[in-house]
Amino acid sequence: MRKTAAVRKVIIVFLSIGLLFLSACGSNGAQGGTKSNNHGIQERIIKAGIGLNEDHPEGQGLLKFKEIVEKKSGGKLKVQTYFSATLGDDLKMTEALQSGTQEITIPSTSPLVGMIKEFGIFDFPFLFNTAEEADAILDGPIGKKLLEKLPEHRLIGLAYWENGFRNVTNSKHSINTIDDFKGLKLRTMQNQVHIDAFKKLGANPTPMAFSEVFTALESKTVDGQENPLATIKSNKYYEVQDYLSLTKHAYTPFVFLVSKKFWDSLSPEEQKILQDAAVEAGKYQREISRQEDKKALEELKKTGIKINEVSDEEWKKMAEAIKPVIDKYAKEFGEDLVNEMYSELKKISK
Ligand code: TK8
Repeated sequence: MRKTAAVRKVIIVFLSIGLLFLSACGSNGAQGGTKSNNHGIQERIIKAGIGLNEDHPEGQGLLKFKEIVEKKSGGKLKVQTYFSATLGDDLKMTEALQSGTQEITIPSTSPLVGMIKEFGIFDFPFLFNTAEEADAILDGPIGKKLLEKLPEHRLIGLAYWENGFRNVTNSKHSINTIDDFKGLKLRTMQNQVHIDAFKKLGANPTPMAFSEVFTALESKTVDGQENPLATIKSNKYYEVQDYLSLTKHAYTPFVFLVSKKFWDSLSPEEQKILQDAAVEAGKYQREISRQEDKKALEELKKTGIKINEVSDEEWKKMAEAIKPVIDKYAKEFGEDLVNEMYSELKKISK
């Protein structure tokens, strides 16, 4: 017994020396002169999953990210892409990042509000007039401040991408005025601001994960839903919905998330590749998203879904009606933060 233990010890010592030697050689390759494994670029497989389809602007952005990362890393960092919520919905994938079983996801910020309440300021309906206003806030000090809240939740936020302006579809009638919301059973994201805002408008909001929406519409579990045009097209909601009203009631972003556990295992060089690629692919993604918003409208017209605009006057009435909801949540999310956002917005729209 004793002998075996001693032999085992010797073997372990030799193995450890061998491993130390090997790892020193490995890191010498790219950067030279350090004992840390955390250097240069290693061969890695990075699992990246999203809720939307490959043909959606978010899917196209993810493919661009993959292309950039693989090119910049000389093929060492490989991004494996998973579309259409095959790895789960936004919340499930975010949890997988926290536990370290998935490396990347790009959820809407809205379902993350249960975790980081301040993200809820982006859910305020009728907040942004243009996508460029949203860019300025998201890429400015406010957006940055919110990304800085992520590490304490075992997440790293690299950039904001665009989901876009949301519009309501349903199977009952066109929405022209506030009264048309009355009694409509609408699927919303799992987000308190959206739920309260639709209640205020008289609808009956039903929060649910994104991947369940098509079936819920088809089986008439809900009358309608709201999403940007690109999603209404890509997810073929026009097959199970008769009316599309261009309410543009809220702009919601995506946030590019990396598992902190994974991030901390990367070398600064690898981190930089991912950081730069998330921003660069994000610029491309926003461009595609804005083009697609226009293209999708034309294509949706051909599907036979009945489309209507909402007049400025009615739009303002809707915005006025949900104001108490915004006031309530401004207090909850932090009035300083909200005021800072409004004053930034004022500067931009001048
Ligand atoms: C996709 C979601 C989706 C969002 C929603 O994962 O849930 O309605 O707009 O696009 O993030």
